[in-house]
Amino acid sequence: MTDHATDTSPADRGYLTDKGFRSWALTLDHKRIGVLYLFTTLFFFLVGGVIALLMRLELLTPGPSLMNDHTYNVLFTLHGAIMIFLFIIPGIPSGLGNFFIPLLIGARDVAFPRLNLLSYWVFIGGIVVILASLVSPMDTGWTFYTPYSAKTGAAVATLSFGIFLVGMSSILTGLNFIVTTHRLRAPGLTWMRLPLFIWGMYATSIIQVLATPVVGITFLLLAAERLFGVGFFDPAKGGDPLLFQHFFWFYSHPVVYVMILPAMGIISEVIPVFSRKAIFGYRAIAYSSLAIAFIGFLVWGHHMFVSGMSPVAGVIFSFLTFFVAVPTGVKVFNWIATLYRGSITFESPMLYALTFIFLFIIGGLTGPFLGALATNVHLHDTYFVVAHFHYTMMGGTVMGLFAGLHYWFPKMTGRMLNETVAKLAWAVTFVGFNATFFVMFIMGYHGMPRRYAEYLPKYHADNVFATAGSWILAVGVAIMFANFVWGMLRGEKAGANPWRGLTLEWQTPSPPPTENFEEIPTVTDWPYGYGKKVVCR
Ligand code: HEM
Ligand SMILES: [Cu+2]
Repeated sequence: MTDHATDTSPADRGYLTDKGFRSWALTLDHKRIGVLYLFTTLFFFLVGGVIALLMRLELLTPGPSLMNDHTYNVLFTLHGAIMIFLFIIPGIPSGLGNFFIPLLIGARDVAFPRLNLLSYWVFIGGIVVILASLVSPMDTGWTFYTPYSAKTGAAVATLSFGIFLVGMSSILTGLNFIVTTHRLRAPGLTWMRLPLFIWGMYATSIIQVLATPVVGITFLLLAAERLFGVGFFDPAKGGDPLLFQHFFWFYSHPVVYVMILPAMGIISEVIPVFSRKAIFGYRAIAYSSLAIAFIGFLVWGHHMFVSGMSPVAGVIFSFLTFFVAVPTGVKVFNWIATLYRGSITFESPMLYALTFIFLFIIGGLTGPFLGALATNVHLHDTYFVVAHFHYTMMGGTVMGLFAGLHYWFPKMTGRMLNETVAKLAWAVTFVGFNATFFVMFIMGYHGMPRRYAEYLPKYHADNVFATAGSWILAVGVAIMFANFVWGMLRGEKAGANPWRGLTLEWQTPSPPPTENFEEIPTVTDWPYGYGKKVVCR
């Protein structure tokens, strides 16, 4: 086997042939831009993860130990803001989306390659501004609630502006993807033949374009309030703090679907490939992405039940929240139906995909407990919420991202991962994740509030358990990253189609050439025709 870096002839390196800083920093190739995003976002995943480990260490004992309360407040703010704005929102869409949307639709690039490069550098600009805000770090939580955020001495305006830039980059990327999907599909690739990852990304892009301006403007208003004393949110200046919460959640609820829809798209690709079976209910999965994007805009008030908003509004938001669960349930049902009687094999992408389904069911089923007005009053701002969103975001989105990284690693790098190590990393991560977060449902149900450095001694045992779990989780993730590095340098050469997939990216060499396809393919069928054909067009 010729499986060493030195053995690779330049001709096999496809889009990776050019070397050097300029060839990356000024590239217009969507694949390279995707790789840049992946490296940047995964780096911030590690930074956010280290901060999380520090917080869990502090929580090992009920009283103060490692740090003072202010430092703890800064750390949970940084952890949340980094994970949300620098990792999980841009990670799959800008990273894997950039790399794979053109490949999956048989295009040579995205519609606006220069805009794509600009988006990346605006993103980096935002990161630089965010780093500048560390001179007096934020302690408001990633939600920036007023009136505190209007008054605290921290660099709120700077951080807001940084996030504004990151949001701008997200809007540009979303626009680019929408136009790409409309204009650049290969001949014969009708909407009903689109891979489901594309449907997920399309719905995501719509949310990004429609919702992100709202949070951008909100942060500008907050900055204007702090810098020029205009009273938007601070009651002392005649403003309304609830207005901030409405604005914030009008964006931030839909944005949870920006996080989860691309991951769901990955799951819809991986499940059929590793069960060798046509996806069940293609249309239902495709349309449910759009339904989730639409309904997601109507339920933001479920974050504000106890904020003092009108009780009638509370009842309406609670009622509407249950509708989100319907298209979500449709997808889960269809994945399970696809698995049913499939010839399932358990390669690492499939293990992560199945983990997504399992953990996301737990995360999703705890949503309605929070969405129901009456139970929310008991659970709001407790560790139950922390458990819920880690099961949906880490158990869901991050596992989906890991599934995608393992699935597409051979395509991106031209090399295979070590499958045994990948499975080991998966097992350790799975145990660590559940050990860390499941116990938080219990703590939260018993009333432990979130966002405090100290807690009552009766929660001690639970917290020791969670902290121990966080170290297991860290070991699992570390093994996975070590495997990525090893795979990039030493992995066995991958053929064009190691998993025998039917989507278009597998019809070009690994790694793909700069133009993606020697000749643009003509599509005659949908990409899920494994075994017995199910007609769905
Ligand atoms: C069945 C679908 C879902 C329902 C019904 C639901 C419901 C809720 C409710 C009512 C809350 C507010 C809890 C409170 O603070 O009192 C909440 C919080 C949260 N949910 Fe969900 N959720 C669902 C799915 C998701 C998904 C898919 C994600 C992310 C991928 C997500 C991420 C979050 C986050 C981040 C928070 C906490 C925000 C914060 O206060 O910092 N949820 N969810
Ligand atoms: Cu929500």
